[in-house]
Amino acid sequence: PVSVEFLRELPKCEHHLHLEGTLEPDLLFPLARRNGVELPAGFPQTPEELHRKYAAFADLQDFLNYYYVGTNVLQTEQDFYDLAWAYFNKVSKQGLVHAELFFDPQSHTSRGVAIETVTGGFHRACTDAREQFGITSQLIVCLLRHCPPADCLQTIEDFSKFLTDGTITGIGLDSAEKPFPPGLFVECYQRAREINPDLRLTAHAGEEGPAQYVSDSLDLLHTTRVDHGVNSVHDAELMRRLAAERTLLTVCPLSNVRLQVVKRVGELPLQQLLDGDVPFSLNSDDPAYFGGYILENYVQVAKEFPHWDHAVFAKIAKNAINGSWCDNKRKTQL
Ligand code: ES4
Ligand code: ZN
Repeated sequence: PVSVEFLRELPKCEHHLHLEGTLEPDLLFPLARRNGVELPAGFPQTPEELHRKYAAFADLQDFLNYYYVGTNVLQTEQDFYDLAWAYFNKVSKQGLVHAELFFDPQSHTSRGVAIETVTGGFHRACTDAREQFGITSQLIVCLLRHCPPADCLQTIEDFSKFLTDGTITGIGLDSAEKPFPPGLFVECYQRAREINPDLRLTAHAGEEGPAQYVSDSLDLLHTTRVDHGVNSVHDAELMRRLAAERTLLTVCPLSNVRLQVVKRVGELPLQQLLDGDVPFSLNSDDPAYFGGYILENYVQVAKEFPHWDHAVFAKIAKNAINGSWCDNKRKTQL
């Protein structure tokens, strides 16, 4: 297998990271106290206890129940800045060069936190990360698919200014995949395209949901990328299409293990994706919950695909750069 040092030096891009998913238990409890947020009855009382819960999620919904509690402790612009800054600080030591970052505005607006507070804090951290670490980054607004599509549409409207002034690069779709198929959000994506035709579009699909959700994301929402997408391997026609159209799948190895999509990283269909010439990147999803940031994800893949040499990882890193949403000038720098 390739060495950890090689993987650290490899110029890596992150395409699938929920900023709220970088909230470490060590920060969750102090923030709850500072902001006077009461945690639900029965919620773990210490970081150690919480870490033990995180090690044993039953599925995506079980995780989301904890994730949304964590989200509630974030309140001020400085909270959002601190969260994103802590993330950049960590991955600056892991060879991360470019990050495309999700956040869930509805989780905050539903509690009365203004979108300017959330977006302002995150955007300021992105600016500082470029200055201090040379890491470029982009922000992606994710719609919560368990919410009524009308709420999601309102979120798009509320973001109009940020969707056109360069603050937000793209739209995504996350939270519980089943039973909320992509078709429910056709109007939201259509409106986003109307507001800014250059907006980038992606959606979570094919993690717990079927390959059909992947095809539907492409056909109905006009996404040019798919988050997770690992169930695409069950549809040969779809695989040929992903390869032909160079559609990037943002795969999250440690997440897939923690949420019981697979038992081990080695069971992921990564060899099938390579063999089918389907581009994919390796990502961390919710690193504070799933036991690792970008480098730990690469390292675990290297451990469980020990026959993959430097050339394979160089190809994965190159596909990640090519599938990024930065401009060509930045791509050649990466
Ligand atoms: C998520 Cl792993 C995952 N899947 C769907 N929605 C999410 N939000 C945060 N993490
Ligand atoms: Zn995700």
